[in-house]
Parts: sequence; structure tokens; C-alpha cells
Amino acid sequence: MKKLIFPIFAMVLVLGLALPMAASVEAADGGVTVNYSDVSLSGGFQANHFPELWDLNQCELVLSFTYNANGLVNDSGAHAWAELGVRQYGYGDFNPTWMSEGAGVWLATDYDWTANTFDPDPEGAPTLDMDDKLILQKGGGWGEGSYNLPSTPPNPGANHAVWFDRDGVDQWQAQMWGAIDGVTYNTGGTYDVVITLHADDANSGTAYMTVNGEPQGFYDPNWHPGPADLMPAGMTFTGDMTQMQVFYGLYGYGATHSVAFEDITVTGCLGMIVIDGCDTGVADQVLYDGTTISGNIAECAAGARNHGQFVSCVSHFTNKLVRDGYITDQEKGKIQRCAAQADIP
Ligand SMILES: [Ca+2]
Ligand SMILES: [Ca+2]
Ligand SMILES: [Ca+2]
Repeated sequence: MKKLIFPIFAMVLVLGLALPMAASVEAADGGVTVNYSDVSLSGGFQANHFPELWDLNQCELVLSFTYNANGLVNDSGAHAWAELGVRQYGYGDFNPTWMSEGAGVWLATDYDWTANTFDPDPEGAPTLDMDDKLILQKGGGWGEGSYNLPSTPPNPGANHAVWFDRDGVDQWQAQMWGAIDGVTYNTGGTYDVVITLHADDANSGTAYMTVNGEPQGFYDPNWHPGPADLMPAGMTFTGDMTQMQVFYGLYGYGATHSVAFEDITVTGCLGMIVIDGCDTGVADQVLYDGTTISGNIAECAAGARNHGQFVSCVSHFTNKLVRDGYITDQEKGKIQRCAAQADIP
């Protein structure tokens, strides 16, 4: 039972620490930037999400953060994975989908399974070895074979900026194309990640990721000197682009693992409450009971026998939202004006 209670307690802590510090700045194109500061996860299992609903259909969404993997344990019989990305409203905060796509895309981390893989190279003899692995994932359990932009890699194992070495390499390895000091090796176990998400339509989009500023790539068919043939490599993903939330999680076993996502910054467009084509200019929100403002208004629409009943239902609901502190009186007015104009039912 302890295993279950701890993550819940810790999630409350994460929420209590991270959310009040979130500061949003409005950008000129209607987009906003939200800084969430740092999230530290340990376990066992821990996962959560930020409350904002993002609408990728309105503008690109860019997630940037530093992934600190130094708290991962590499003992024999211990392993862990971490995730941070977007998933459709209503899905879980770790592996939103398993071995299938349809609810977003995220960074999935892994590391070399060899025990003590993070140990330093032999003294005086640095060598290229695998430590951390960072990939995009659109279905839990999937590997780099599911990248499909610009095309599906024929040999997913021949890649660039997917595997990283925390310490040094020898002088010849340092000369190889793609070996970059402090970027692909000598990383120290920390990685600056930028994930750029673009919606093609309401239900599909594209995702690209850079790690320490380096685009990812794949070789066709085998590794050779020079740039990767398929680069930058990314993937298509699916889900409701109008209702995405930023989530993060850690799952590990055999030890108490920890990771940190630091300086999490999200730039994009917040999902707005739109009633019958009328944009209220008020951002949609997830309420304490897990429902959304827009979902409740849709229920008003579905349950109303005439227009007056719909307007009355929205009025009653938005008055409650003001009382509960979700919206201001001014925002209530904007929602009610759109409801009054709507051709509903
Ligand atoms: Ca290693
Ligand atoms: Ca190493
Ligand atoms: Ca090394």
C-alpha cells in the first residue's frame, strides 16, 4: 500500500510547488509562454500534468526543458524510464497509450541496460559508450522504429542524437561526424530538450525534438561518415489537437530512481471556449471534478429543449465558475454573450 500512497502524496507536493510559480506571458500572435519551473520525480512511479489545455490547431506548441538523469540507478535488476510531452485531455500521465497511438507524443527516456553503465570510463582511456537514450514516442513501449519523418528509417539502430555518453571518448572517436563535446558525449547526464509540435489538422500533427541543440537523425541504410541521411528526423502523431495537456512521469523498479525536468517552458496557444463559432476569448479549463468548461457548456447544449433553457444553463454554470474562482465576472460576461448569440439548440 505504501507504494500507492507515496506517489499521491508526492504529486500533491509537485502540484503545490510547481503551479503557483507558473508565470505566463502573452505573445503578440495570441500565443502565450508559461514557465513551470522544475519538477522532480522519484520512485517507483510518479506522474502528473499541468492544468492548461493547449490548442495546437491555433499555433505551434514548443516544449523546452532540461532533463536531468543523474538520479537514475544503474544497478543490476534496476531500471527506469521517464516521459514528458503532450497527451490528449482525459488520458493518463504515463504511457497515455500503450503500443498504439492516438493521444499525443512525448519524450521517452531510457538508458543502457548494462549494470553500472554510468560508471566512468577506465582512467586515462576514455571511450565511446552508451549511457542515456532520448526518443520521441507516440505509443508506450515503442522505439525509434516509429519515427517516420522525413521517412521511416530502414535501420533505426543507425542513428544520431538518440544515444548519449555521459563521459569522454577517445581522440579518434572525437573526430567522427556527429561526435560533439558536451552535446553527444561529456553530457554529464543532463540534456536540453526542445520538442516542436505542429498540427496539420484537428486530429494529426508532426513532432520534432532537439537534444542539446542537435536535431535527431537516422542513417540509410548504415552508419557512414557524414551527416545522417534522414535528418532532422521526427514523427507524425494523432489525437485531439485542440485539447492537449503537458504531462510528465517516471516509472522505475529495483531501486529508488529520480529524475528532474528543469526550467519547463511551454509556448503555444491556449484552447479557448468557443460556442457555436463564437470565440469567447476565455481560456478553457479543467475543473476540480475533471470536466472542462467547454464540456459543461456542450452538456448544456445537449440537454436544452429551447434556446432560453440553454442560455439559462450556461448562466447558472458560469455564475458558479465565478463563485468558485475559475473565471472573473468579465469572463463570465463574454461566455454568456456568446451563449446568447448561439443558434443552440
Ligand atoms: Ca555506459
Ligand atoms: Ca559513459
Ligand atoms: Ca565514454
